[in-house]
Amino acid sequence: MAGIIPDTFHKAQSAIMGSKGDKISDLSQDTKEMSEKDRLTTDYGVKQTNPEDWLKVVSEDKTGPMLLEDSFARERIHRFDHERIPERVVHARGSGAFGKFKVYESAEDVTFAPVLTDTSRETPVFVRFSTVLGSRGSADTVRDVRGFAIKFYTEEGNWDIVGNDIPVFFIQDAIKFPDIIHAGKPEPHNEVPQAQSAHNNFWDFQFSHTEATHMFMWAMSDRGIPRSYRMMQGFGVNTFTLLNARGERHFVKFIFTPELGVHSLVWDEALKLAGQDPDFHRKDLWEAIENGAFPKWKFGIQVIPEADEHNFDFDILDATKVWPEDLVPTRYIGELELNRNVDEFFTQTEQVAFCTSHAVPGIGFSNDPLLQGRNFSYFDTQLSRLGTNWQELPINRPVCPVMNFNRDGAMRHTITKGTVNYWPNRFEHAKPATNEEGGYVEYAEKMAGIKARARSTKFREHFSQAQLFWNSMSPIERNHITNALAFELDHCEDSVVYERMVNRLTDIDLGLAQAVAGMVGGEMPTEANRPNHGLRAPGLSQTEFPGATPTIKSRRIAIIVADGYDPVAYAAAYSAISAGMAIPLVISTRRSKITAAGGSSSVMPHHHLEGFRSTMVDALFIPGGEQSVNTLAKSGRAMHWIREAFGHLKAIGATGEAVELVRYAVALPQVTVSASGDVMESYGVVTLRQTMPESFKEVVQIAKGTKAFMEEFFFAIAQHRNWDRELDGLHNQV
Ligand code: HDD
Repeated sequence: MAGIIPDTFHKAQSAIMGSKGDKISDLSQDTKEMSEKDRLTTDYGVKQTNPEDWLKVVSEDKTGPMLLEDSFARERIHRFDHERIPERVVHARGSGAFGKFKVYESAEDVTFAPVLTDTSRETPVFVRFSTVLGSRGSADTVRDVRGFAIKFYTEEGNWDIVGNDIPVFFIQDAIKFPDIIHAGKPEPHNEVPQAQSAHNNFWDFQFSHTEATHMFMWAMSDRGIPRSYRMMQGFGVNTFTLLNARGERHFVKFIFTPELGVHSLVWDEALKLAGQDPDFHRKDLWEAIENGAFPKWKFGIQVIPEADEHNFDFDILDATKVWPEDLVPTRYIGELELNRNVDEFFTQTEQVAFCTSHAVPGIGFSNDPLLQGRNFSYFDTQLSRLGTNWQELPINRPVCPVMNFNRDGAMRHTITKGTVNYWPNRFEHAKPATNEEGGYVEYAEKMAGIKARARSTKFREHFSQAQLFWNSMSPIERNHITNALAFELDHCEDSVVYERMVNRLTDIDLGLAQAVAGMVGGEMPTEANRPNHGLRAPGLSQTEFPGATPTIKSRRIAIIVADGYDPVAYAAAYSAISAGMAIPLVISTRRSKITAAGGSSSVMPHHHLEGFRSTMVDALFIPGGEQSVNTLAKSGRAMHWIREAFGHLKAIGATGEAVELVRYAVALPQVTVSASGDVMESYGVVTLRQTMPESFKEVVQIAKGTKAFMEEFFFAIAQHRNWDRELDGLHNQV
């Protein structure tokens, strides 16, 4: 008998997993799909005839009482009553997808973990993005930190990086987590506001708890309102460790930088989207993956040898500090790609459970006091959210064999054969792995110190990096931070809260404090609490991550038409947009057939101007056509679309008669549009005056002009937004 049980189990496991440890084939074991051949059954498998009537006493003319004996009906109601599980206490609102991770440069100098050294390996991953404060049904585009949690299904076990889109955190020690979350969540007396940091309690805490200063500056920056999950950086935030084959240890930070660049919404747009399309980020991710525009991130590490731990002004274990790039450059060594949407939201995105404590040999933890506390918290929360056997759920189970003596508990799924459930046992079943067999060995770190509720000295400095961050921002980013703080503090009714906070800003920068005080009220500060050290660092401003190559790929571009539109310009734009792997969305006054000028062609719009809004697209194109343009000019909503897109700094393209329409809508002398047949670009408004061709020669000319126009228009879109409009104060048209 000895040895048989583990072997059979291993065989069964590898049959399930497929030869390459592929998570998708692993999941297929538990996936079923409905078809018309299937028949309705109860959960215990008995076919049912009528799911619409509860068993009851009836006669021709009288409906009598329902019968409790209807176990089918009771099963349906009972299952429905228990559909909800507790939502995550934080990061409840989220969206996830599958993908793969690969290193292209081995990090074997610092780690022996194959996931970071084996360049031939593709590791399956599941990534869940989220907001922090809102509940499960809250809007995607609120101002908040975004979660960026990755489960790597490695051949050595699951490795989870549970990160954010911001590289620092509000607190240094995990014991403070309930306070920061309570302060940010809806207030206890009336459960207001939902998914917002703009309220008294949040800012009261920020004032009282100075170590949060650096992080709130990040949250108030454009990082707090990303354009897309696909356009955010991801940071492991905490300090982890890597161990190499020589037994040397390094401290490490993990970083993901998106191929598409780091881009944000503008605030007015984010506010409106929260009502107009609360699922904006969720749909964006889904749509990109379905369209084959797979989001990709470069994976990087910042590494500090163990011996250099104390060579910095800040403590490298303090999660409220970044490791500035000029001191510790990021080394990009791999790539993360998301390429498959989930089959079912609940069983995959909702039931996925991450634990910071899940690491594989070669990767370990530091004494970062936030990380140590997290290592306790995540495991604990999964127990209350999902139950004891949460690690057996298909989305959570590893793709490598699992064999141990953990047993029983509610909803145990695995059936482990054999007579022993303890170690040591006489059969040597499931014996501990040696080092050589890949067993996880904790690093033998020397420890000294006294037992105390305290932190080391460097943890007490809280403002230097908040200044560094502020100093490193571009003028536009500073504008946005100022306005964000002014918005948030305006929502604090308690004058103690906003007056103290305005004063706190003088610990960062007097100019910032004065600008906010000028809008929010309270005493105008005249002196800085602390001089600004004037230092800057690379890698903090998101403008430094414009994207690998400027691209319109996966951007939504609205083509606005009405009856009588110019079919040549329309068709040229539609096909060029599609060829650029962007998404053309035809928008019109109604969602039914729209006929082109001359009646030779027509189009069925995707949406009408009232149903869809300019906030949901990245750019507008309006082809000419006299009748079409006249109709749009008379439509208040069409004019609002153009003005709003202009106010939100989006590229606008117009040809033929539509050039005049845009000039009329925007009505700003600074924005010039072409008066000839030439392509003209002014503040991201790209125009081409030519009207519909009347001869073949004109067709050729127009084709050339159109090509130049498209190039210029696409360039404007690829810049993401036209910041010059904001710098020159032209954007307040929303
Ligand atoms: Fe946390 C969820 C990120 C500090 C306790 N956290 C959660 C998620 C992310 C983060 C992305 C959602 C995971 C998912 O998609 O399922 N959390 C962070 C980061 C932190 C951080 C980057 C700072 C570096 N968290 C933190 C602390 C504690 C927690 C200090 C507690 C001591 N976090 C939790 C939690 C959650 C969670 C209560 C809720 C749901 C879950 O874990 O699975 O345990």
